[in-house]
Amino acid sequence: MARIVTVAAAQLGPIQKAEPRSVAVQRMVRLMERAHARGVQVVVFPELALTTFFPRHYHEDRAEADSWFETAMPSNETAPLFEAARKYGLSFHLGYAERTPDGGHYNTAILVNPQGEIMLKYRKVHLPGHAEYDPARKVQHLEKRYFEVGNLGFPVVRAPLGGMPVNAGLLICNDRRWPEAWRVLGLQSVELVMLGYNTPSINQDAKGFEAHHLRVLHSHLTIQAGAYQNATFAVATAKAGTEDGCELFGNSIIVNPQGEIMAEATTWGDELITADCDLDACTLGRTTIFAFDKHRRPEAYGRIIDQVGAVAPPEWQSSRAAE
Ligand code: ING
Repeated sequence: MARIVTVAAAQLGPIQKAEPRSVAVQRMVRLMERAHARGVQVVVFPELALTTFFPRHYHEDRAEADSWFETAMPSNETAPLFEAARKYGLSFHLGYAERTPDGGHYNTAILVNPQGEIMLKYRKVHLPGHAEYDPARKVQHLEKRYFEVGNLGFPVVRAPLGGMPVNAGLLICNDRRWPEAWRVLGLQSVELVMLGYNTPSINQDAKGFEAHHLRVLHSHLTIQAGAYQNATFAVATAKAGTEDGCELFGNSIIVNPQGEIMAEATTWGDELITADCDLDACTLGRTTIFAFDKHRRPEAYGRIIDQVGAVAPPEWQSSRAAE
């Protein structure tokens, strides 16, 4: 019997620095109501969906930034999400800033079932930006200041979504730019990758020219390639619009295992896009071009594990004796 799961990217428009969590949560509950009306079974919210993208703001005392973090999930502010999930029989993905009881700080994503159980948790591994205030930047990007590198690896779990078992995996924002992250999920037979992102629509650094249209191109390129090369569906959900003067692009998409965009958001506000994902569509790629067990050659991939940065190649020397 076909395993068809109806998924939604629940894109959020901007959340201003001064806006309380309750406003974002109310907007997300509205999107869950709309998702239910459209027969959706899994709703994917963005990265850091409860607050503004606070890593653009510098706090000299890191403890001041703790107000952006959740110490409990659910909490009083986020309980309405769990109530809506139960009411509508929805599973949902939520990105948020997690502070652990032992004082850890992570950029985290969870997958929650209608009963309010957290079926999967992931902590962002690829943290872009910098740790100290950078006066050369128009806008700071302080993820390396406020978050530790994720310590949960890239887990995949076979979990019931829409009443069917689905191999689900999570990425967060910058992770989508690293093929290694997708491949670790692919090597666990992932069928549905869910990810949220907050990405500026223009290059804030003065490090070189980058045409504005490339921001969306690179985002789509990485998600489509990741889905195709690992024979998986992907739901990628933006936080979009202008937050305290910083513009984030939307363009949330749902992608199939052939790398095709099934649906794309066309606004930069709160918007729901949906798609019916026939999970058996993962089988073709997984049993032919990307039959990893038949075609991968790990013995040739040593550099991927052994090296962090790139090294200079050896200089070519002619093999002919000096004329
Ligand atoms: N944001 C951005 C992202 O990877 C970025 C950072 C923007 C990197 C543009 C490169 C180019 O989409 C987050 N939050 O990772």
